Amino acid sequence: MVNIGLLGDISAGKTSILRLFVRYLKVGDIEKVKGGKKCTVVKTDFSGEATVPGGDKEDSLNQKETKTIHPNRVVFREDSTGKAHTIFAPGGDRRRAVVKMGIITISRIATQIIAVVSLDRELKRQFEFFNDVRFFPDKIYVCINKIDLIEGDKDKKLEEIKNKIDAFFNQRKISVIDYFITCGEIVKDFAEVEEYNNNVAEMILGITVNR
Ligand SMILES: Nc1nc2c(ncn2[C@@H]2O[C@H](COP(=O)(O)OP(=O)(O)OP(=O)(O)O)[C@@H](O)[C@H]2O)c(=O)[nH]1
Ligand SMILES: [Mg+2]
Repeated sequence: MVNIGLLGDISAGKTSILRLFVRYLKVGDIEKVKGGKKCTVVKTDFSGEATVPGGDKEDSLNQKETKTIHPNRVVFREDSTGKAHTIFAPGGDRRRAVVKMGIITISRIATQIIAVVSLDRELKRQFEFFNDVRFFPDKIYVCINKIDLIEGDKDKKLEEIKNKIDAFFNQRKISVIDYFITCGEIVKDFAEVEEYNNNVAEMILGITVNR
């Protein structure tokens, strides 16, 4: 059994990734992705998601309607082996004590960590989030999310970003096992949406049932 912790700064897309994964499980698309296996949802808990009336005013970059207060959680089972795995996605707003408690708890109980980094904001600010997390395994996965929002030479920018992420974690003696490039939303006007949505499902399966 694997306990995955999805950690990352506010609005990186942790909850969206978790919801998208549940959608793959429920609709049956999970068998169609690379390394796809039949899996069943055992339990979902998104009750830690709170509505922010009129958008999140503390966060001028982001006027979204909900934010995570208590960690979201999904338990799923691989049908053929019967093995269950849990994914936890705490909130990213570590200035709030209760959110921070969730981050600390999940960073301690997770057996695998996926650091979620969003392409729509400065890396420096997102690194500050990880600097605040004290308990980290020495090997982690990194998910680079919101690929639809990257502008210009995609491959070149991704290479630069990966190098910066590597340097940041290496300085803390943490190595990156693998990078996953994802789109955590079903973005209508993005031509490659299916490929990058699939990457979400392939990422989770790769760390759990296909390990
Ligand atoms: N364009 C685009 N938007 C995304 C993507 N993934 C998530 N979003 C949007 O980003 C915003 C934040 O997503 P959340 O999933 O709430 O982010 P979070 O990391 O869970 O946020 P907190 O829990 O509050 O820290 C929402 O408006 C999502 O619709 C993506 O791949 N592309
Ligand atoms: Mg969230």
